[in-house]
Amino acid sequence: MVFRKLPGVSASGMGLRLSQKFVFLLFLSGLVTLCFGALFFLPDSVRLKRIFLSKTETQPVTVGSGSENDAREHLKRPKEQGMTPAKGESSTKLKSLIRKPSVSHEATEERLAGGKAQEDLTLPRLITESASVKASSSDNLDTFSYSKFKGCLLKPPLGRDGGQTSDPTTNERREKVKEMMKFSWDNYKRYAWGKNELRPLTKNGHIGNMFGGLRGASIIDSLDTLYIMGLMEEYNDAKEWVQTSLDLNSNGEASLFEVNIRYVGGLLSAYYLTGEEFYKKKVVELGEKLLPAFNTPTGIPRGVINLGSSGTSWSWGWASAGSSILAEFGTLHLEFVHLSELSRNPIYTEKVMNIRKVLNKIEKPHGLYPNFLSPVSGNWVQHHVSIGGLGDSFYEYLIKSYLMSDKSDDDAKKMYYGALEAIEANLVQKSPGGLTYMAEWRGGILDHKMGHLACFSGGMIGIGADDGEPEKRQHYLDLAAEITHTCHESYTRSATKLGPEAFRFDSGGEATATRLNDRYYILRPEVIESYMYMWRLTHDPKYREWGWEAVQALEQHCRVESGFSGIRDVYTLTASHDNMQQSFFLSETLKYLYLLFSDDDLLSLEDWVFNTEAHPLPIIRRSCLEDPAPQDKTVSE
Ligand code: DMJ
Repeated sequence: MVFRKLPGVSASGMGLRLSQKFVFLLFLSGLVTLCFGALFFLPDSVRLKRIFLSKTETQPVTVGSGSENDAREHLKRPKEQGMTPAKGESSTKLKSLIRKPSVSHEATEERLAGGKAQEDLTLPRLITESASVKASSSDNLDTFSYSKFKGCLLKPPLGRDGGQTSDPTTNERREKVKEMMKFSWDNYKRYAWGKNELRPLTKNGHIGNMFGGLRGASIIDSLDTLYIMGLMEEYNDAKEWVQTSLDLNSNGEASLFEVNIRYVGGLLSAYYLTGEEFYKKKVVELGEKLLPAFNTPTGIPRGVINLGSSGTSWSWGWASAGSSILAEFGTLHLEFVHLSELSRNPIYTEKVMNIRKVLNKIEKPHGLYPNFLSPVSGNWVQHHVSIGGLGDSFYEYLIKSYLMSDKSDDDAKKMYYGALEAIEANLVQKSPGGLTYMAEWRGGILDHKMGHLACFSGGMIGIGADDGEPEKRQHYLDLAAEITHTCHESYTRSATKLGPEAFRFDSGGEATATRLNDRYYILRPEVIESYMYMWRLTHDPKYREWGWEAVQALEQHCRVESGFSGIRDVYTLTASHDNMQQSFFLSETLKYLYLLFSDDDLLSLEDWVFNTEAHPLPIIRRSCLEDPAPQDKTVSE
């Protein structure tokens, strides 16, 4: 016994003097406090921590990959990763936003063409905040007036003549893209129907674990693309599947971000384009399932959510110290605002507005937004800043929130231009060869690498150029063009004319992947996305030419017998395919190509913003939507 050796302590029955007892007790209680405190610093995976700390919101969990799509590689079931769940509150107090129910709509051809059903819209919008009114979002679904919405569009969604241009070469190219879509779709339908993606080499389906047991990602992601391309037979098959087979009663762990951008985004677009009521019902039902992810001490959602009734959420096993990812929690705004719009339930908007509030309060190093934030403390967890994976679509959603609000969301505007200024001051670089690029920032040290994902920023800076300070507008447009040019260079410098996953500007290289594991191309859209925006903004024919180069390269290197596949190395002509036709190829890559070869009035930027999965969402013209006078300017297609 230790005590026997202490001077002044008798061996008989611990005969301690009173003062000694006091000191001993003091020491003991100090020790216990210390041990308990230390638990908070243990990694979340340590069992002791899970036993002693409550399973609720005190728990940060692990890591995740924002819009680094390859998060799917990391996306193992939470339990496999030793993640600790935080159980969400079982019910959320909902504020209801009630309108007098209007005449419910039927899916008629007339409405598809923007028919003007008369509805009683004379009642002002009422916000009832009562604890006793716990409205389910779906209670108010029939109060959104589709015909009113259509009447507030400036242009027919599909433009004149479906967006067909008067230039024969452009039309041929557009037809080619449509054929690629049909080919991808037909093979998906034949070999992978109802699964999430097609595996074109093995001719089977892939389910994966990003969507928590939800199925049909390629179907949901394709609805709007098929619709705008006029592939109506295919669209109708997709629609029927959603109506009869899309089962939202899944109990699996899903990426909040991925479910939001693909499923919520895809269903919202399908609704706004077609007016089919069941899309609205489904999307609001799904939206409700995502709410428990926000039950954290700060309201910053965790990355992984159980779609079942448990309301459990986790942080990614790979995200440092249980943090949430900027590109994940920062890429909900557009869809959530529309969920509130359709359900007349403000809760969705409140959730995303709160994210903004947290971000506005916290100090930003050099004005930059690091990629990892603790949903528990609301502090940054690491100082890694990137316009590519982990950060990307957060910035995109700032400017798009502003545009989607009909330029009334001044907060979003301020945050966007503030962030852009910091990005320019700290990340934008010029290579010795004259290429402009966005480096990554690690606690003040620059990593001279640009990911394929970061190539969306050409388009983003382009669409935001016009609302910047007057003296900066041309500069922003030039910057957008320079970045798009650099991304095009990353394509032209490869043997296949497709770009690598990441390219670097060091060790003598410029716009080329210097590391073996950065050489792959998984049918990503970002470079083509920027071509599309830059075409619309400048009408410089080079963007259409660059898009056509990409079509040819895709045909040559990614088209296989039964679909399109990613490739493992863009620098070699002996193709090694990855056997995956990503759902974003159908929703983004092919849609942006099709838009590039169409007239600007097909999904006009005056009426629509695209979510980060290229699903078009309408600009909310509040004054028009709430104008009690019937709309006379209903557009027809
Ligand atoms: C898409 O799912 C989205 O564009 C996301 O924002 C980033 N990654 C993929 C495509 O590369």
